[in-house]
Amino acid sequence: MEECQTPLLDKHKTMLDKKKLKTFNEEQLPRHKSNFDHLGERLTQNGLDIEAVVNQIGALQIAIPSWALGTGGTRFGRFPHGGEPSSLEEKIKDVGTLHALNQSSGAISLHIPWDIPEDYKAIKDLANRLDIVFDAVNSNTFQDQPESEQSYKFGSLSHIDSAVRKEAIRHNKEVIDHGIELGSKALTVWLADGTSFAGQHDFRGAFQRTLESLEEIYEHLPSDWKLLIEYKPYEPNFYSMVIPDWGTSHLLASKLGDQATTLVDLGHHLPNTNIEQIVALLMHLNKLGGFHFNDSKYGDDDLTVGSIKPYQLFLIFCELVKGVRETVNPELSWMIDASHNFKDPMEDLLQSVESIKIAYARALLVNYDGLKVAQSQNDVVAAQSILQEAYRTDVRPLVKESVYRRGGALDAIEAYRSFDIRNQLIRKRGKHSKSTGL
Ligand SMILES: [Mn+2]
Repeated sequence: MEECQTPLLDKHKTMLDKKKLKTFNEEQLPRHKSNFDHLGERLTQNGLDIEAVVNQIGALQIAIPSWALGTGGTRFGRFPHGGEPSSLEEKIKDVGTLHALNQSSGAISLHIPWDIPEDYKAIKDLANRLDIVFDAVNSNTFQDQPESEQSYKFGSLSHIDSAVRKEAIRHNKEVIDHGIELGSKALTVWLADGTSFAGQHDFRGAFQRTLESLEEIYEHLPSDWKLLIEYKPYEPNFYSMVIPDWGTSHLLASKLGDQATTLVDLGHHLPNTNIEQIVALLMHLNKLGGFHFNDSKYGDDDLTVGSIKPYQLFLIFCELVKGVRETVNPELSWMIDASHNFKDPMEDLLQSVESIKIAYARALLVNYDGLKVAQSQNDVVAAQSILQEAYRTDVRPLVKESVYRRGGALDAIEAYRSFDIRNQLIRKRGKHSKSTGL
């Protein structure tokens, strides 16, 4: 496998020139320090342990999906930026660049069949050098593969024909096998299965076939793996989806066993669904497996995290923080799942990760003991005020401090721009290099 040396790579571990990053941070440091000290003083007076909060923010790692590094598109067009990663190696290098900048993206989530490694060891070594681990692996039964004799046009794990189901089960087992080689610990299953017309299939039959197919896949899971079952109310099918909502996902996960959990993709809800309530209940049942972060105005819009409904994101994180403290829900998988149509995908990902960290930092500031008291007294005004006191705090100095202490940039997007990384990638890979897996 070719080891390409980009101008970004020094021979050691990171993809960024450490000296340049140091100079960049030194210029930003006085202003940051003053903001951080000012906020720290105020929060300490309120009884908050600043060191603990900064450490918690720093420890949160959000996986980057391999398909998000190239420009997305709509049904009508695609307007790429150039310099896209066209191989698994290049995708890992791009995640390495993001992680070097924000110290918060130390994981990549692969999509099979696009990201099948030719040489597991070389891929693992590369990831290791860049401090990247392999997050959940994703199967794909929503489109046909060129070499396959079976078609997923009318479904995969729920298909009426057992030969198609068998092929879909085989594919999922193969994805697990690739993941085992790389050190991944979870399989995410999202099914496009469903119908666009009433009468097209029998609801109970389709559910039962899906359950039985998942049982076979579940049996193939190593004992330290999780199965993450994603749900979606509509699209690509518009009359019914086989797994339309968290209730159906949870029903399947419950029947399968302890290793099966529900995955919440923020865009996979009907408008105005109370997602934070879903999060709370799934954690109460120890069945929340992970997250796909994005944002939306109408449907599965796949917009930048926190760009449309930042308060909702904060409320979700409040339930996550409470859930982690009060339940024995298994450790969660965190991943971005968005489509970057207009912005440079790398900048968009940096923005998304920052939004997640801001929401998390705000949720860590909530006075949960005070909230319990307000709830016990039915003091609605106090309850709302406690949440909004945290939400209205500008926590960016805390997030910056957590990144800086781990060796990242005090302003990741500004650093990305000043190091001219997109143009370096275009010079190296070309204006028309196209990422796979979109
Ligand atoms: Mn998703």
